[in-house]
Amino acid sequence: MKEFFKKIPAIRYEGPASQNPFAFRFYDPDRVILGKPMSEHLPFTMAWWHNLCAAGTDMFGRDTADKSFGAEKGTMEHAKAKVDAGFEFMKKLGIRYFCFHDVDLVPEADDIKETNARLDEISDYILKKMKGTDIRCLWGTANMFGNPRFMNGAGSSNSADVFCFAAAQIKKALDLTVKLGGRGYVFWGGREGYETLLNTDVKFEQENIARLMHLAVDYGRSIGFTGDFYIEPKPKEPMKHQYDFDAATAIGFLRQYGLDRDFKLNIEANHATLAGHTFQHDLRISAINGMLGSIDANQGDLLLGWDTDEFPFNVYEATMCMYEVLKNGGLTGGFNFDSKTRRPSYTFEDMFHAYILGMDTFALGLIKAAQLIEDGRLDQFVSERYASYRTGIGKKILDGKVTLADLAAYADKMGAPKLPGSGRQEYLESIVNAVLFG
Ligand code: XLS
Ligand code: CA
Ligand code: CA
Repeated sequence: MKEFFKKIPAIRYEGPASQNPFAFRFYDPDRVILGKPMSEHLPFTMAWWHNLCAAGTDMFGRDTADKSFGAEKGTMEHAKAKVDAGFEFMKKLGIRYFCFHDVDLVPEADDIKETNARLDEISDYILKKMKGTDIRCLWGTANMFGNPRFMNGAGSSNSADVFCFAAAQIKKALDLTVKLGGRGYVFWGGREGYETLLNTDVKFEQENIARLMHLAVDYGRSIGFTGDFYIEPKPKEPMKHQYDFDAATAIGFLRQYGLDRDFKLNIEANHATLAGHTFQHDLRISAINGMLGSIDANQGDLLLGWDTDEFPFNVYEATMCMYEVLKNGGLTGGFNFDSKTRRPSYTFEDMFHAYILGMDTFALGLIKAAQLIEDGRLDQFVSERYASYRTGIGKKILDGKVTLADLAAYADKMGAPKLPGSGRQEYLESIVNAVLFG
């Protein structure tokens, strides 16, 4: 078997002092944190599209990286070379999951029957590669945004024929996800939105997206898919307005259309920040609604207004993310590096540096989040902050034992309430710093 990344050894944990560029400094798969090995806390995942397909093309320039892997692009030979390179890459890093869009795996043909035959061939090939390894699919999805047919969306398209074509792609992508043992299936509604209300029936479009999702759930369950479906919220880009704006919006949509039993959310850091939230905010909103399913682990750039999909480097963000994940009791999904190297980082070595950075950042986040929880001061502060609801009138409110008039009578007797107590934000932030750097 051809070795694609010859110069790069298997990546091992060597500790924070290591100066070896091809070693983990924090990700130590067997280290036990809060009763579980790091590798179980952190089901790291390779995104097929960024790692094996994207080669640096942007709006102003062509590819900088060579991702041909020795084969002619647009051929099945190339598709197989990507599988070989991807498995070598995952094995060298100890990554146990991958995510894919249908058209990341094979070149799309003009005729869907031919595309599907290619998908059958490549998924047989992937299955063979999976044998004897512990590498599995995290989630699959259908690309319903790249081809011009989806210019007005998929489920939300004005064209019933496009709706049917989307259904056909979803059906096949679900077949593949089940075949490859996927834990989940994602809907990212990149073009499910609109540019102008002058030509758009929003109500009709949203109902149609829900129809398509119901059809997908029915089909998925009928072929034995037991995992979660996910919506991946994003407020904009490519469309000006996207219906799955953020976690709260997506949860409202899922409940409104009776999809909340089959769906959870796949929260991407960079999408949360584009929506004007922190990553932690969208994780918390998902978690408290029982819908935190999976994570697209990346980060944006606050100086740029678009989806830069950078490898996670920000340890504060990773720590607060892992704090939410630990409090959630983990994820049924995983941590998918929906991240790409910067355009000038175009070598094979950079692909490894990028994953080492991402995996180490989340390992560090996990270690620090566990310390924050064990330290207990944050939890204790939050609990005390709401103490007035544990006795007296507060308890009566929670027990549903009072009317509005009772409360008004209580307020009349009380006079003005005391100030509600300091929020102590600066003190709490200093605890976080002490845990991170102490
Ligand atoms: C794009 C999205 C996309 C989804 C999968 O912004 O992140 O890559 O994760 O379709
Ligand atoms: Ca993204
Ligand atoms: Ca994503």
